[in-house]
Amino acid sequence: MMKKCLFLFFLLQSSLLNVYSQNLAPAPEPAGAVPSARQLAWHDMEYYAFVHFNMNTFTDREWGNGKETPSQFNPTVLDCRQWARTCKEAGMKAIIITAKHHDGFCLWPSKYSEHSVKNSPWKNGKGDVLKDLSEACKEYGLKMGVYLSPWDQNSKEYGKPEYNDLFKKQLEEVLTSYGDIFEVWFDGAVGEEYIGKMVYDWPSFIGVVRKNQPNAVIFSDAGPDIRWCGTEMGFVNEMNYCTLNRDQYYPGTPKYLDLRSGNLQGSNWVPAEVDVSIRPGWYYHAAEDVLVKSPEKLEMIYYESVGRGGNLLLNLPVDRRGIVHENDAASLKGLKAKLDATFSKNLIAGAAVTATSLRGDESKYAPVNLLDGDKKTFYAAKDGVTTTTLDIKLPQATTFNVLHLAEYLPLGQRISAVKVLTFRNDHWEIIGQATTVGSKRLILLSPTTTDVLKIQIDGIASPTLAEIGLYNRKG
Ligand code: FUL
Repeated sequence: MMKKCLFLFFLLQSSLLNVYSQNLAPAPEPAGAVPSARQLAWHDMEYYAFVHFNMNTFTDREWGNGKETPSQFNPTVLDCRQWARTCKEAGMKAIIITAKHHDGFCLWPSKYSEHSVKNSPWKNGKGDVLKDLSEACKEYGLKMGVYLSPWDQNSKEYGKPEYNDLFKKQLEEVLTSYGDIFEVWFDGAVGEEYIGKMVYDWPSFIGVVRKNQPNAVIFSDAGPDIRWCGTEMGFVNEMNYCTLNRDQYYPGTPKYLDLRSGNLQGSNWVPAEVDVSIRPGWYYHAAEDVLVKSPEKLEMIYYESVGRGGNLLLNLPVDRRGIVHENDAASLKGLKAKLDATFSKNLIAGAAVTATSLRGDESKYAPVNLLDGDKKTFYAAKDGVTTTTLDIKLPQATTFNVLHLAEYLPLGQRISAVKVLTFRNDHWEIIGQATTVGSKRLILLSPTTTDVLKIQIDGIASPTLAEIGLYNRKG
């Protein structure tokens, strides 16, 4: 009797489960290339510093020639904690340092080169900028990245196959001595007279990074993980795909203008990083103290990089003292104040959101997920439906001029067009539009006060969306 009851109980339970699971929609299939775990973590970084500080700082040049002498490198009060404090207070999440630029001078005491801090007067040759920076980053909760130029005008091996081994050894030193490195930056630049002189062994450079820092993303003009945005002016195109037909590009590619938009449905996930300097030059020149970009200019750069789904790598040319100059620090502070004034309060809180296309199970893929501040939960339209409209009802009439959208990236980049509308003068009027969304899209809207809003979304596959925000940007 007992056995019979148990059997009936299990039968009932499994048929209930069956009925329930029929209502549960599975997650949508990924659309095309998707990000790796290390790329997803990188997308969350959004805004961080580049520091160009090396031999050129002391020779007042942008590119050296490798004939400098280590005795020229002599900062008076080098203070990596000041760099880290300045970056932290600016809201940045990491610092990428020019460990070795095109002249070959190493900011660490490399065993494989005499052109290094170890032969400089700074700290009597006992100093190590990478060590100081790694400790400062740790203290301020920042990640650290390294820039290493494969082009090295000082090395006698450059141009011979042996140079590949030397570069790998230097890379290994840098990647094994300073804790976790989040990004490795390979510069594709090479002077005209050097073009074609050296065949780099990229696969083995990449192998050294993967072996020693498996979580680090690798940047070059064409990835493998992160691509250049195709300009040093501080923007990525309005239409910015994270996907790229990676095999068609390489460091130093002549097709670099394509990198500003990526390739629609490209074969690999290779998102864009926007590198730009806060001054005209990458390195410090006293003559540029009065040419530091204003907070207003930096804010536009932010909207045209982070706000278009790229990460912003903003360069600070640390000066000859070895600190971030006062003028640069003041501009960074000004930008932070502007971003805080806009983004400290999400005006969509308390809204009701409905969608014209729903995917099976209400709670798992429902529009309510757009308002929970959690990028891991998302709204998804039904399979095969590539246009969906979100209707938003705010608790009261609200004034705003910025819309924030974020796609659910683990399922790929799916959205290709967005229109934002409000009801006024008896009709639905467009107040803003965009093409791609990706990890983050900030759409500048015409200033609006309303309690009703429609967001019409078109995709190359059924759209997914993780977050929505409304903000009011002042002046
Ligand atoms: C370029 C280099 O040639 C510049 O000097 C600078 O380092 C910039 C970030 O990348 O390719």
